[in-house]
Amino acid sequence: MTRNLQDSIEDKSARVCIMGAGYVGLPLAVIIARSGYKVTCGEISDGKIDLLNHGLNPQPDLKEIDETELKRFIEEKRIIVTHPESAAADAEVKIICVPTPKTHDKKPDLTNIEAASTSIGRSLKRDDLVVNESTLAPGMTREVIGRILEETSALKAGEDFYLVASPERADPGNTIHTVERIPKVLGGIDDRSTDIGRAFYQKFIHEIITVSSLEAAEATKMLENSYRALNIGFINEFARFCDASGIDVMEVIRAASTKWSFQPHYPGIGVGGHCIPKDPYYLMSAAEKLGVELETLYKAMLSSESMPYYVFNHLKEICAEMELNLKGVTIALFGISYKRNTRDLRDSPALIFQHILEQEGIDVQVYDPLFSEKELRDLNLKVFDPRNEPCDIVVIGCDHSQFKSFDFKRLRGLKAIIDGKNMLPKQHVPVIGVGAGAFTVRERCL
Ligand code: SAJ
Repeated sequence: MTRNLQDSIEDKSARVCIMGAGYVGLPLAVIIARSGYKVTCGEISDGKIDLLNHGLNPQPDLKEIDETELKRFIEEKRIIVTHPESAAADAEVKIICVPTPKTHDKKPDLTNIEAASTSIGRSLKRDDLVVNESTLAPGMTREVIGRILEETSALKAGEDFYLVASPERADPGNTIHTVERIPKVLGGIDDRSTDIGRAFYQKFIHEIITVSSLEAAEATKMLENSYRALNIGFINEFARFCDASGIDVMEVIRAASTKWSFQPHYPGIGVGGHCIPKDPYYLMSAAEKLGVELETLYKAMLSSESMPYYVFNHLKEICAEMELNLKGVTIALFGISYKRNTRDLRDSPALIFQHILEQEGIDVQVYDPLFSEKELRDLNLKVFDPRNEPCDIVVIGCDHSQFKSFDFKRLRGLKAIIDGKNMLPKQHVPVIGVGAGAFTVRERCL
C-alpha cells in the first residue's frame, strides 16, 4: 500500500470525522479519541452540538459513555462537534453513522445517508477513507453512498479514495458489550480499502472480521437483525397458540432453553427501537428489486406489529369477563419505552398501544418512573400517579426492572393486570400475560 493514509493511521495523525453524534456515533467518537485520534463529529442538531461542546451527553441512556472522559475530550479538543460540512472537510477518515429509518409505507428512507454522503463528497480528497456504519441493504453503500461521493468529488471509489462498509452492531446502553468488544465486520470496495479499513479499526477494536465485499458486510448486519426479527415474530405467533391452547409460553420457553441449540426469544406487546422494526424492510426492499420475495420475514414482521392490537384484545376480553365497561374503567399503562430501563421511545409498542386506545376513545393514563410527569405531559400523555389514584386495570407496556418490586396491592380498586412483557410474578389479582395460556378470571387469581 503506497499511499500515506496508512502512515497517518499508524502514527494516529489521521483526523477522523464521524457523521452523526447519536446512539452509534458518540460512543464510537469517544473510543476513537481514547485511542489517540482527533475526532470531529458532524451533527445537524444545534441543540446536540451545544450540549456536547459543553461536555454534556445528550443521550444519558448511553451508560457506556463516561461523562467525565467525554467532558475532558471536549475540553482538550480531542473531540470537536460541529456541522457536517465543516466536520468532513478537516479529516482523512470519514465515518457515516446516521439513522436509516423507514418511511410510513415501510420503505428505506435514505435522506440522512444522502445528506451525509454529499457533505463528505464536497471535500473528499485523494487517499481519504470513507466508512459507512449505518445500516443499509446490500448494494446501497456502493450504489447510493459511492455514487454520491463520486458525483460530488469527481473522484473514483477504490482508485482515488477508499470505501468500506462496516455496519454498526452496537447495543446502545449496554455496558458489557461495548463497541470495542463487539467483533467488527468490514468489507471494502476492493482489497486495499478492506486493508486500510482493518488497519484503522484494529487500533481500537479488539477483533476485526473482514469479508469479501461491501455487500457481504451489509448482508451480515441484515442477516443478524432479520434473524432476530424472525424469531421474535414467531414467538409472538407461538404465544397466540399458547393462549388458545392453555399452555404457559414462558414455562415452555424455559424448558426449551435447556436445549443447547435453542436461542430463547420472548413474546410481548411488540417490537420497538431503531433496528429490529425497520432493518428487515431494508433487506426486503433489496430482495424485491431482485425478484426475490422474503415472505417468511414479512409475515414475522406482521406478527410482531400486530401485538399491540393483540394486547388490546386481551384488554377487551378481561373487561368483558369482569363485566367492566371499557370506556368507564381506569386503565394505567406502566412503561412507555421500547426497551427496559431506557428512556428510548423510538417505535415504542407501548405508545402504539396507547395510541390504539386513544383512537378507540378509551381513556388510558401512563406511569413510567424513568420520565417526569412534565415529560409525560409534554408527550401529550395523561399521567397516572400510583401513589394516590385508583386504577381498575394495569397494562405493562415496558419491562422496567422497577416494576418487579412494585407493590400492586397499593393500587386501590385494581381488578386485573395485563402483563405485556410477561415480567410479573402472580399477584393478588388476575395477571394475564401474552401467551400465558387460556384463562378465566378466577383461574388467574392467586
Ligand atoms: N424484543 C422482544 N422479544 C425478544 C427480544 C426483543 O419482543 O425476544 C423486543 C424488545 O422489547 C424491543 C425490540 O424487540 O422492543 C428490540 O429489542 P432488541 O433487544 O433487539 O434491542 P435493540 O433494538 O437495541 O437491538 C439492538 C440491535 N443492534 C443492532 O441493530 C446493531 C440488535 O441487533 C441487537 O441484537 C440488540 O441491540 C442486542 O441485544 O444487542
